[in-house]
Amino acid sequence: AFAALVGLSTAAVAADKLTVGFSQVGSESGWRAAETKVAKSEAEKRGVTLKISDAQQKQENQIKAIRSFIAQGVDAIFVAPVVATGWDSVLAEAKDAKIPVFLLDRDIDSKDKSLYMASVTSDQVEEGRIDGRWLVKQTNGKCNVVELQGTVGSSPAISRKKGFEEAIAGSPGVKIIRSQSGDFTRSGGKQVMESFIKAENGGKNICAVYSHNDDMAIGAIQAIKEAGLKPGKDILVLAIDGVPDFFKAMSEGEANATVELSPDMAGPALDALIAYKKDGTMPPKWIKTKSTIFFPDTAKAEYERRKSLY
Ligand code: GZL
Repeated sequence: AFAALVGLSTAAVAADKLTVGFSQVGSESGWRAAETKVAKSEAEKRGVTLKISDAQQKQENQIKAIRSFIAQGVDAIFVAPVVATGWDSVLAEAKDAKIPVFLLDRDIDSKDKSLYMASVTSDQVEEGRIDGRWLVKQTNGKCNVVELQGTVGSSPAISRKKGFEEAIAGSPGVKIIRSQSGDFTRSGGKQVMESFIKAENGGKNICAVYSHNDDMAIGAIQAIKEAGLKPGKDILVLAIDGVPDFFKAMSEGEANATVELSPDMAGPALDALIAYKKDGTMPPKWIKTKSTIFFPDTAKAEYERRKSLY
């Protein structure tokens, strides 16, 4: 009887050892790399086995990875959906296999909310509003803005554009004069900003660049300097993510504002999964992370504080 008891408890412990398959977008930005790093340490802290697949920003690779996780019979699937559409069939396969799905840092626009247990994301429309409101105030409602959009079709690109436009709608003097995707990368942001500068009288017509993430803004800062202009002064630089290098740029007077995006999306998802596995507790559909705007005045301290995290 004793052996059976021991056997039982070992089995119970084994059942606790959860395995999660994480379909990650790629490593297009400093923020994305930090999210992956934090996901690994958060899983380790909880004794969860995390299998990460890097899709190099291709949706078909994410779909392949999700199918493979289903075949492996993982306990849950985390996915950061590179774009908002095209997920219904593969997530229906996960649902049929009774494998809970969590969306991390990006949303899908599916009508069928039963295809995922919860999404862990910031309020990406509000992120755009926060930047827009700050720019209107900072420029007394007069500014020709160029916009660096994130990955075409991704929920952050759609939502951050929407929120920013909402915030400037009441100030006709604040106008988006050019807008194009830099695909969330530093090189993309630099190339697009170079074309904006060329098209706008060497950059003299441009009052500010609004970037959907810090990495494209860091590329834009290079382009502004190479055009002989002063980023942060001749052209205001505002973005979203809160990566260390952007805080460094702010502390050096080369950037003006960023809205922090927590790189820890996996921790809250893991806690929700563990609670569900333990006693069936269902998490809220949207586990929302905080959005706080930061400025040059605290940038040096914030840079020091964040370096180790990235
Ligand atoms: C937003 C996230 C975005 C980051 C970028 O939640 O999906 O993707 O803002 C990253 O840095 O590429």
